[in-house]
Amino acid sequence: MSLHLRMPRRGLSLSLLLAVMTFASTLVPVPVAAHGERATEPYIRTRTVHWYDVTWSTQQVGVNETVTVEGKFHLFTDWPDAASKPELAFLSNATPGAVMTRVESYINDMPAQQSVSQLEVGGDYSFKLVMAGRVPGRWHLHPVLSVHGAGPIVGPGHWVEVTGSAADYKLPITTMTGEVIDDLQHYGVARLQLWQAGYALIAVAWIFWWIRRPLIVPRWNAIRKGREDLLVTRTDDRVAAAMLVLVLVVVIFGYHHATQKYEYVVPLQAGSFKTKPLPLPPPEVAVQMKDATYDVPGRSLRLDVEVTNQSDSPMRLGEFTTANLRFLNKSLAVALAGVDPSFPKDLVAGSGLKLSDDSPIAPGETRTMRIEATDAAWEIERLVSFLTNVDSRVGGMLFFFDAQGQRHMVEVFGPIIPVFTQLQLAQRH
Ligand SMILES: [Cu+2]
Repeated sequence: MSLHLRMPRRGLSLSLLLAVMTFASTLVPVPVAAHGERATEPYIRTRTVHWYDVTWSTQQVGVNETVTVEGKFHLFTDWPDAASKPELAFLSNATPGAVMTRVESYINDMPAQQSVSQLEVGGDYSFKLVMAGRVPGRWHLHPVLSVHGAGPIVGPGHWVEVTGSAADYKLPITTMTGEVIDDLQHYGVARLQLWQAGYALIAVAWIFWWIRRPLIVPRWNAIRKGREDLLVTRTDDRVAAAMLVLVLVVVIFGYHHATQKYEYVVPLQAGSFKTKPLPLPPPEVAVQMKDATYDVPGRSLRLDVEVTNQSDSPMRLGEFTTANLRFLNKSLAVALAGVDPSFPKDLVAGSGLKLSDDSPIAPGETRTMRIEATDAAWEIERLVSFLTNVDSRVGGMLFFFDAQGQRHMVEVFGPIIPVFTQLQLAQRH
């Protein structure tokens, strides 16, 4: 029996080596290429928060210098049933750890240090993040909206290089009593550690008091024999009482000391704020999705849509965007001009948008057209798994432009079916 339980020596040393190697690998800094933005389910990325007009003020900042990420987001009407509606959300940044400090954040120009509640599905909001460089390196910086019940919904990311020395980083603030704190990141940390260590010491001493004696089975036997009186002695009672008094004294003394030293304290702020969607004019284009297919080997999303121009100006389709990917109509200058020079190139599909009919849609005209968005980005961004989603739906935003260059944003959504060959597609139509 014991022979089977004994671990062979070689096996032991091998597993020890493996453990050491695994631990050592955590110590070696490895450049992080991404931080999970592609792992979010496509139904979240294509049908919840659509980020647009996002800009980065710079791609290189020194330690303590700031970069501003701003833009807008649209909350999609066809919000998936499987994700909670944006009733409570928090605007933040996605970076690999605390490599930058979020020094300011706004939604609709309102300070957004707190969560925002009652966002309206179908509405558009502006946002702004001001980030200060903290740890030197090349970091992927995204805006992110964390929706309670749906998780963090990440916007487009761009590489920002932080230069300089981490030792120079400072976060000075002046408290409301006028006290100047040179560097908030170390303020009060030693005191906090002292308190934690103190309480840990008390806890360990209390546990040790009990576990130094015979434990589970002997105590169980004592109970079975009706000798509970042996389990807790008079000394135990005295130690317990002393412990209670000690903890109370520490708490009362600590509280008294803190209120003496810091006269004005405020609790952590836990409320939320509300803001109405941006007052955008309604789009003067109506779009109805008739059919949607994803050609798996061709890496092509094909949408058959019925477009009605309700304005008095001819319209052309300039852009299809979903999951932070942008497919542009390359023959429409105003659409190309809509891509800010600071926008990450890897999120603009090189092959652009292919339209069955790109002539301007006349005022009042209703046209059925096919929109094709073909790019390897569907695979790279791991978006094709929308095929395996339970509801098999797809969504995105279409940007139409009238003769004056005015943009009209319209949602497009509906069920989608995967196809595996061109032939199969031909049969379907
Ligand atoms: Cu990223």
